[in-house]
Amino acid sequence: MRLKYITSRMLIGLLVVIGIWGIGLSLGHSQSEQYVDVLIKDFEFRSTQMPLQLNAQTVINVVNKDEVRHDFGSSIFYNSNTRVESGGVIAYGNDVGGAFIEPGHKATFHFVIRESGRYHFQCSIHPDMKGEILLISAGTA
Ligand SMILES: [Cu+2]
Repeated sequence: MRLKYITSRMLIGLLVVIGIWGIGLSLGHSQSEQYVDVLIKDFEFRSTQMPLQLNAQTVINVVNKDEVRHDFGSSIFYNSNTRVESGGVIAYGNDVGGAFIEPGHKATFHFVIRESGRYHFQCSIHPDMKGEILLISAGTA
């Protein structure tokens, strides 16, 4: 009986948390993150992205499905405090240029895009590997 009571209270608490989170999402996108997913396979970058906004928290996930080490480098990180997680190592900086990604591993970049435009990314190990990220929406975040 007592256990049941606690459980239902916890459930209500969870629903309240989800409700507040939902209100936060609908009120302002600045609270949520925008994503770019990059898959590296057969020495190619394959990226999928949502329309990106300026000055919003942005996450780039890069997964290396190849059997060799690759690099994801871009000027998109310049002038933004960037947090990089790769191979269990976390680094911070304003001058992050990218990260190396071991076979089967992934790297995650957390940052804010400060200027609109077309941003290229590339692998410094294999200069033929290139891709680009587009800032489709320049709406206020
Ligand atoms: Cu490469």
